[in-house]
Amino acid sequence: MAKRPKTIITCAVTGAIHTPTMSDALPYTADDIAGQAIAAAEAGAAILHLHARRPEDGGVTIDPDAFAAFLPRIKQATGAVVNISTGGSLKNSIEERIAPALRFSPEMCSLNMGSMNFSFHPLASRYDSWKFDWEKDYVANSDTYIFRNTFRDIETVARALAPHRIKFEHECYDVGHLYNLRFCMDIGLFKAPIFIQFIFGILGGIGPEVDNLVFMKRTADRLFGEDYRWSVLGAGGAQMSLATTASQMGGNVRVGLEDSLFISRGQLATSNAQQVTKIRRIVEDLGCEVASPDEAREMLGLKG
Ligand code: KMH
Ligand code: ZN
Repeated sequence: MAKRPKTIITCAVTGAIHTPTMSDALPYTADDIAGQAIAAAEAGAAILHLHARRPEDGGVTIDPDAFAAFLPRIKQATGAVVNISTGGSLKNSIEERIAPALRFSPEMCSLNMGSMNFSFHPLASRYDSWKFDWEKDYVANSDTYIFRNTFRDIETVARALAPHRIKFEHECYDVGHLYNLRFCMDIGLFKAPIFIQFIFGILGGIGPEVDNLVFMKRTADRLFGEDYRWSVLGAGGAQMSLATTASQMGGNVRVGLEDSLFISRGQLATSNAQQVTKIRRIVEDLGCEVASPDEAREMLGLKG
């Protein structure tokens, strides 16, 4: 029997969705983001997916200076792969969203593969102590915004970052995004091997059912053959169960407080490292090995 590939754990440390009012563990000062990222790497995360926040109120910022306040510390203390978000907030232009990546030229960046409505999924609150409030959490935050990632935006990111040889974490929230990605490869925007993050459980995207994971994987197999590596991000309550299923299917996993504030039903996570430790234990208990940062570099063909 062929040896199972090692599992790459990505930790998404803070994100742009949750607010500090939802959990005391969500890091938002530079010290906290650096400290939690370093601890997550020590716990077994090979890749650190990073957003920045304003230290005064925890709001999202894409000011490169805010990244400068924690990136050197993380790089100095860990060998983990740094992955900078180009997601920004729903109000930023694509040019603003790529400014941090242009300045820091990381090994990886996220790249969102389609425009969509984007919000908390009511399912995300099924483990939660906070309750999903349609008016407050959806209408106020998202109703008037579209998470804009047009083909032109995707092309802008690809062409602007091409000289930096950054590997993208292609964020695919639904099956159509896989077809968008295939089209972009066909017109020469991305080279194999590509790295796809299958995302489940964001309202506006595909739901967090195992059937959907199998469908996304089967579709990607058909579209990309041997040319892709993949990982799974389950939002909210689906985080650990979908990550476990993904690792058993030979895929990689993403955890972190960006994607879920919880460690188990009704219990807030105390840190990103706690989630990394949990998924690492599950992955290893079920007979897989976790990839080191250098093994992840090799598996994904990173510039190093
Ligand atoms: N927040 C996640 C659902 C990005 O940063 O560009 C997807 C994400 C997107 O991490
Ligand atoms: Zn992100």
